[in-house]
Amino acid sequence: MQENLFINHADLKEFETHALADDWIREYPAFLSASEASQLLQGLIAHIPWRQDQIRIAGVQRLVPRLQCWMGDAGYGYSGLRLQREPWHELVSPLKDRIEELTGAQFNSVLLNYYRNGQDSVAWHADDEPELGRNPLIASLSLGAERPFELRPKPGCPGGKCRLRLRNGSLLLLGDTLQQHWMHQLPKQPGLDEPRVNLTFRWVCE
Ligand SMILES: O=C(O)CCC(=O)C(=O)O
Ligand SMILES: [Mn+2]
Repeated sequence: MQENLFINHADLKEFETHALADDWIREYPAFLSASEASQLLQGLIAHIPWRQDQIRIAGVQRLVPRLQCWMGDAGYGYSGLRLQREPWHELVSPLKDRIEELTGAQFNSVLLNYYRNGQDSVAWHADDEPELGRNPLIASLSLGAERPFELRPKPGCPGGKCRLRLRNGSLLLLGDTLQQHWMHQLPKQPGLDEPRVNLTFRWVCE
C-alpha cells in the first residue's frame, strides 16, 4: 500500500499569517513532513513531462529559466506563451484534493515549476492574468531546496520589499487583493546545487 503522504489533521491547523500592508499570506510550514515532501519531489522530477519553453522579452526569444508543466482542466498562458496542457497526474491529484479540503476552495489547474538548481528562477511578476479572476486564491506548495520568495508592492501600493522562506513541505495561500497590489519573484541563488519543485494550484475561468 502507498504510504500516506500527509501528516495528520491536527498538525495541518498550524499556520502563520504574514501581514503585507493591506494584504496577507497564510503559511502552513509543515503541510507535508520533510521526508514526505522529499519523496514527492523525487517522484515529480522523474515522472512529470517537464518542458522548457521560450518567451519573448523585449523582442528577444529566451528560454524560460526553469522547467514547467501546466496540468488540469483548463488552458493557460502568460507573456504571450500558451502552455501545453497535461492531464492530472496520479502524484498531483491527491494533493489537489487535500488542499481543497483544507481551504474549502476549488482548483481546476496547477502550474508546476522545476528549479533544477540556483541558476533557475522566476522573475518579478504578479499572477494577475484576467482568466484567474480579480482576487484569485492560489495555493503554493514547495518541495525540495529552501529558497527565498521576495515580494514588493506595485507602484502606488503601500508596503515595502519583504521576503519569506519557502520551506520543504510548506504551503502558502495567496488570496484576496495580493495579486492586484504585489509582485513576487524567486531570485537566482548562485552556488545552490539542489532542486526545488513548486506547485501553484489555481482556478482558471474559461
Ligand atoms: O516557485 C514559486 O514559489 C513561485 C512560482 C510562481 O510565482 C509562479 O509560477 O507564478
Ligand atoms: Mn507567481
